[in-house]
Amino acid sequence: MLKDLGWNDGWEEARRAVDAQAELSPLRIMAEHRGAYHATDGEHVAWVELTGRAYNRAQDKRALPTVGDWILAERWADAALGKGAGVIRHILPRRSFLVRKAAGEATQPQPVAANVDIGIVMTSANSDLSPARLDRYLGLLRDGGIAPALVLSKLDLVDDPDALLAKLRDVAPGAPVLAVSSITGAGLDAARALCGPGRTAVLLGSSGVGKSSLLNALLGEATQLTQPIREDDRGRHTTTRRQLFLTPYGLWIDTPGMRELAQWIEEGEEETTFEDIAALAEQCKFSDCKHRKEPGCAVRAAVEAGTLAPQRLASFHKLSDERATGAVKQQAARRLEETRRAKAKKYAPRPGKPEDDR
Ligand SMILES: Nc1nc2c(ncn2[C@@H]2O[C@H](COP(=O)(O)OP(=O)(O)OP(=O)(O)O)[C@@H](O)[C@H]2O)c(=O)[nH]1
Ligand SMILES: [Mg+2]
Ligand SMILES: [Zn+2]
Repeated sequence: MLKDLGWNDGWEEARRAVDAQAELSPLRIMAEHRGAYHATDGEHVAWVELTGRAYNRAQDKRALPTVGDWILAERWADAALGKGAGVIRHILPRRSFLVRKAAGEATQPQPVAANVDIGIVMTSANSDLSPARLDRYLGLLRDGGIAPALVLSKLDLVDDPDALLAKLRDVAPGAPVLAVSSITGAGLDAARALCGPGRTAVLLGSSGVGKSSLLNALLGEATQLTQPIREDDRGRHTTTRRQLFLTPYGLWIDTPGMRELAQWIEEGEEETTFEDIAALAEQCKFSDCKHRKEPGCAVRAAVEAGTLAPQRLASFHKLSDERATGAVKQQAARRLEETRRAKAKKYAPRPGKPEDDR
């Protein structure tokens, strides 16, 4: 049933706005595969695709369907029977949208998931806890309009998680923070309660933190999550694509660990990710204060006074350093491209001089 997928009066209204007669089938995108998608109506899972024209018209990936999207499609009845693919006619306006900067040198923004209610950022108890990395996930979630939660995984591998949990609470004041073990089952009920019927959660975090294991443990039956897997050198199952799962505990999106997570760089973004620091910075003596060694810095004063956690400022510095190198890399890539273009022009056949001109 559509309701199990999160369909409600609001979505019905959005559908009628573009399809007054309700002739098209509302479906939710479960996974992307080169140019085609798996979609579901809550009963069947089948292929849908865009027309070539719609695909070519898209300015960038944000204009294409992504996991979690609600779409309206034609020819679903046949597709659901395994006869061909449904044709995507509309993407309903997104209620929330998680986007990251593409991995590697490319600078195209990369949609992660749409229409998500809660973003569950995982970090494992047995590896280094990086507040800067967590801050970046939280910033992406905030920009996407998604509530955050932090989960400490592999609880069975530590004796005393209290210090780690305290650190997590510092990183995301006000957000739910919990600890789980997919092996002992500790914390699973609390994890299930983060989502729930009709709600959508996305699991985020580095490769190996235990996102897929948590999902398997939540479902209680590892076999339910059989999916295309790649055998790593170490023989572990690394998730290779984002995928939405319909479970009795709501909709869960599993993602591959984002090894090269980089925030999509946009003007003024620091202000939203570091609201606390931005507010203090208004009192700094210099308007371009970097909060390092400048005299009259209100941010460092707050750290000294104990009203701002030192690690918030450290995260801020780390992120701005990474941004700086990222920006330099982008500039270098642009220059390289310009040189390439200039060369291509130089050696291109001149107009008005046909190749076979003797
Ligand atoms: N001890 C312990 N090991 C766990 C736990 N959860 C996961 N693991 C192990 O950690 C490894 C990685 O788990 P995955 O669930 O594949 O991690 P993932 O976050 O999905 O990784 P990617 O798909 O690569 O992003 C596996 O060997 C799991 O068995 C846990 O609660 N306790
Ligand atoms: Mg995984
Ligand atoms: Zn300052």
